[in-house]
Amino acid sequence: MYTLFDPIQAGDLRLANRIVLAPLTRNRAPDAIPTPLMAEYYAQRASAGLLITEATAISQQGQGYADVPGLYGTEQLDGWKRVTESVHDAGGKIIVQLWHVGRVSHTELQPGGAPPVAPSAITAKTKTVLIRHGVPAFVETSAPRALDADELPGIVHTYQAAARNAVETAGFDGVEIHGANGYLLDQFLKSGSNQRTDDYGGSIENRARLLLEVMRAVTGAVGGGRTGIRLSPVTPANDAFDADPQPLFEYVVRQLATLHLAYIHIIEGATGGPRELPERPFDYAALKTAYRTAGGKGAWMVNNGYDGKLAEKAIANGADLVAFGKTFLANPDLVERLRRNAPLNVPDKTTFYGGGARGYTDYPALSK
Ligand code: 8OZ
Repeated sequence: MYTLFDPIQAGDLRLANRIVLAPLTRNRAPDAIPTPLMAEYYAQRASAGLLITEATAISQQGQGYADVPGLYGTEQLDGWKRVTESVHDAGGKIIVQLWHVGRVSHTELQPGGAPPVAPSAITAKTKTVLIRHGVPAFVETSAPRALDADELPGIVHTYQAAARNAVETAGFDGVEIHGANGYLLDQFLKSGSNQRTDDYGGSIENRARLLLEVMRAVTGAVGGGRTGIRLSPVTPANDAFDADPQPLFEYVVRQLATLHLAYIHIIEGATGGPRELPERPFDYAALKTAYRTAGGKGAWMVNNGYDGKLAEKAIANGADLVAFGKTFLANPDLVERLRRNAPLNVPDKTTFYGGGARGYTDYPALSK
């Protein structure tokens, strides 16, 4: 039986242990450019088997929040290169989470002040973060416009170009496609946000089409073994809702099984909240079985509210990797603390989004 501390092969990635830094939005990248402080933050956490970066926009249209990083300009790529070098120097592996927010945005962040884009012109009942008078402010998202079908190949191409730049220019070990939390690809997947009547709406096959086109394009460019995907079958985050998620997500993972991915990353329950939602039941074991039965060999990564004990149980029950969010944010040496069963620093919510080093790079490690 494996433990959290055993190495594992995930696609092309040889990981030193099964503990993963979950993607965490921190809003510390002014003008969408990664900073040296971000390099320090990620390098501090390099003892993880794998670091997944905060969500990173593939285009300005894909931006939805103040001070989140991008991966579409030269300075952004240069900034990320410093991050990947710091992590590699510290002996870690790091992949970037590629993000298009779709409707979860605001005209102020969009090219030319245009409306955000979405599968259908339905406003998300959620807020985004803008900077107002120098401080972060929660603001209602803007009404989106529905994408024309002839715009979709451009979006697929933009994901592909970002993936290629991530690996070839910025030095990432791979990419994770953000298919979760009510952003563009999840908006296409789910019936609550997708009311299209073309080939990208209606049936499960149609709603999954864009996500699968993106995954084929990205794996074609950087290799399946360097590609992962994050999915959140039942999260209510950002007004996400599907009327019948079990067959939808089982279809998606069966299709993904043919792409020889590094891993599939599943958020169980409500992102950052309860692991069980009585009004949104979901059978995660059946999802994993659907993937394995279809021949999927990627690592199975689980996330949401794990502590060391629950994580060991998940590994014993056949999960391959466990992603830790808030716990890892507050404990740069989480791997060592879990190994020693040491006490944990408590995360400070007031410094999650925006600001500088405080609540970011100043959480103490255990003394040696
Ligand atoms: C918190 C704040 C802003 C964005 C996600 C990228 O939920 C996010 C996010 C989280 O996936």
